[in-house]
Amino acid sequence: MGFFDLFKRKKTEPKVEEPKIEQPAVEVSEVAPCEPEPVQECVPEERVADNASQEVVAEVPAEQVVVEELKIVEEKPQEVAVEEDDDDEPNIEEERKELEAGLEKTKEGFFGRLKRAIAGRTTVDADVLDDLEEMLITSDVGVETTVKIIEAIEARVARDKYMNTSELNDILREEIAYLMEESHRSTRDFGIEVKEGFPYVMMVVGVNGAGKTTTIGKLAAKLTRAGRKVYIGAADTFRAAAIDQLAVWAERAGATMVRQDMGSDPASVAYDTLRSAVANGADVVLIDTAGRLHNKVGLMKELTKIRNVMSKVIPDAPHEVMLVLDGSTGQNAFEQAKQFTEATQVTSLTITKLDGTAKGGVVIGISDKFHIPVRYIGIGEGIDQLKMFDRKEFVRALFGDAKN
Ligand SMILES: Nc1nc2c(ncn2[C@@H]2O[C@H](COP(=O)(O)OP(=O)(O)OP(=O)(O)O)[C@@H](O)[C@H]2O)c(=O)[nH]1
Ligand SMILES: [Mg+2]
Repeated sequence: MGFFDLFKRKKTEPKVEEPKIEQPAVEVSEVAPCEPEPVQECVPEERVADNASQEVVAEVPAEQVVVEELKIVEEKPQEVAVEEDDDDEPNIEEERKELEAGLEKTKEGFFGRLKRAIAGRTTVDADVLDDLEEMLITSDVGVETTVKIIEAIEARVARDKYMNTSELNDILREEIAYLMEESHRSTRDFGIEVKEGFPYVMMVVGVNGAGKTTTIGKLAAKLTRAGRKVYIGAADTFRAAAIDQLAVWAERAGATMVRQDMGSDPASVAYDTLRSAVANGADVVLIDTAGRLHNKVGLMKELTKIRNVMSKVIPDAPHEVMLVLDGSTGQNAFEQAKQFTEATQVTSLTITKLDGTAKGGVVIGISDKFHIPVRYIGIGEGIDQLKMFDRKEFVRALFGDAKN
């Protein structure tokens, strides 16, 4: 069963609990996409943008907007059948080629170093292991994970004293594949527990420039293409450009974006988005957040506030907090993962920009160190260049097919 299959569920009438918080009257505007059709249907007519602006600013208090939208949901059929289009199934060979191309620099760096480490040596001895250790660390696998790998190989060498260096590649592949399996034990669909009648809410966090907004856009496109109704909350209200950038992505993806003005309370945007999503029977909600505020403590406090306010609309929301890390920053990505996981509960990772870097080893080290599964990897700026992370395909792209 794939990720999207989890959203292939019967739609029941959403039960919206009255929120217990005071919600200020806010300006709400939505970018109403023209395509695909199902998304357009869910937006109240008077709020659909005209062609010129694609945007309507309705000066209506948030509560009132929700009541109006709830009425629309009640008129919907109880069950929405979602057609899976087999033609959309990615061709596995093409996917592999794209992944290999995206990881090319990492692969070259990794094996270039490995070759140099074993050049002129025949058996795996202490010196080879020392060099291998250095190679893994300089490939951004991280010290802790490197030590684990080296210890595992040492144990094998102890059993087979004359292990040939030509076998090292296969052994390394096996050990890395094993580690990745350990940190991704819970299958491809980890963490997703969709409750009937409620959208699956994903809050996206990470430092500025990591690729949050781009990842949300790419993911929204994947989901709408699979027939899901996607709402996006523009909760990065720190910069006006951030909202505009997200609006462009939402439109490209055919998703509905809920926004307020720059500088407004991000928690209030998240709240509005969830109310609107529930009222309109959305399948998935993606919440974009700021990567930089006046200071780090302020950012972490704000993320906590956004988190908390969402549970007032859907008690167990957010269902997922995805940390986006820029893979090309290597060791910095480890540091960011450390800070975010300490400050907020992170349940999944997306590692971006692996296309432009030889530091793809971070994927191995970070998933091992933090025991948080990598859900997606970004291998380019294009809308299709977000790949569902598959540990086996990742190892395959780096090492080639297993010999046995
Ligand atoms: N090459 C490449 N570029 C990427 C990828 N993902 C994102 N980018 C680029 O990285 C830059 C920053 O991405 P954003 O999505 O704006 O990052 P953000 O985390 O939302 O940043 P803030 O809004 O400032 O917090 C953009 O130029 C993206 O096109 C990727 O997988 N590969
Ligand atoms: Mg952004």
